[in-house]
Amino acid sequence: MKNLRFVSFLFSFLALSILATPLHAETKKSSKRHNPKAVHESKQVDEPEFTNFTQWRGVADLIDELSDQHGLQRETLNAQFSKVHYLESVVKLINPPPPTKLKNWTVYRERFIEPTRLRAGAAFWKKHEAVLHRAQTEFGVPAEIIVGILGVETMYGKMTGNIRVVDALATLAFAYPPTANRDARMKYFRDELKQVFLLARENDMDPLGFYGSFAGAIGLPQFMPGSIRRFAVDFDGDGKIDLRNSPADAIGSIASFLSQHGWRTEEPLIFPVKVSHQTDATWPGMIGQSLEAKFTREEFEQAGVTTSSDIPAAISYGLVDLQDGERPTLYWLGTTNFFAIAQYNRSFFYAMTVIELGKAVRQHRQRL
Ligand SMILES: [Ca+2]
Repeated sequence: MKNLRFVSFLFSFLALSILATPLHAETKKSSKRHNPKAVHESKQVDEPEFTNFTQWRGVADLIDELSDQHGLQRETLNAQFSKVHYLESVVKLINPPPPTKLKNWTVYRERFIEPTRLRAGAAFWKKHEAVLHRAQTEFGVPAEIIVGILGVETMYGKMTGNIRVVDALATLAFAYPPTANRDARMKYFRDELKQVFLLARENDMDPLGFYGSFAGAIGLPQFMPGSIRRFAVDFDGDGKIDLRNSPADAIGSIASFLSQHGWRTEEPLIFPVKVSHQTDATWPGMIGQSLEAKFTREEFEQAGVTTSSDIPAAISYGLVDLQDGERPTLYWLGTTNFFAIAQYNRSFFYAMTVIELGKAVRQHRQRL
């Protein structure tokens, strides 16, 4: 059981880490391609190393920034960073080998839409029905979408990760493995590391007390520290945001996130469509331009997409393709609400799975 759960957990985070990168990541080669792993190769994986991060130039700069620009105490920061560990396991997990198989929607979907997760989802929904209802009333986001996200992210809090966030983020900020987008990723994780210290101050928490995924995502909804500061809410009214221990805070924060990413109450999500395979069809150019709904139904029809009359003409759509192994690719028109979910995790597979899981949990509940 433990192993199965770990595999599932690992898959979940591997999937999320892949999906966390932009759909069209830059392929430019980095000019700084030294290998930080070389120094650590004699160490066992999973063994925290007592790297003295305070001696690293980049860490000293970050301490300067937190101290000079944000007013945090330098001595406290020095003491805290002296306890931060480099994690070889994080370096290995962040950069999985490229997939050798075709993207496969059916296989991906089956990993999440399965009996254990449906049961856990129904139990979670029953236990937190009042809070889910309150989030729906306040933010306009249906309970089943929130239930879908929590199910895909952490199976309702069963797999929130137990890696200390400062260790994971410091490792990725200062010792990211050599990849094409290394500089951009290090900058991203350095900022997230900075956010941990600001978040801790705002919530009167210990920055070394946060635990999460190998990529630094925290709690039931797996928010990065910066997203917690921007989008999370205290939804149980205890005066602080705690996404690891408060399901109410997790529920409210997901609704808040989607609301702030353009969620429109009562608007539909997705419609299946067919596409023309004539060589002059222009719809392929409408995929993956950006994560937003910006074309009309009429524009899709002109580009060779066959729509049906139940697709409202008054709102905008984006074209969603789900590659399905050897089977034909599936096409959908997604609304602004679909793309709000895709902003949570930049993947069509992810957004579609959230929608399908939420719906499946609702149906499972109705059968109980
Ligand atoms: Ca709270």
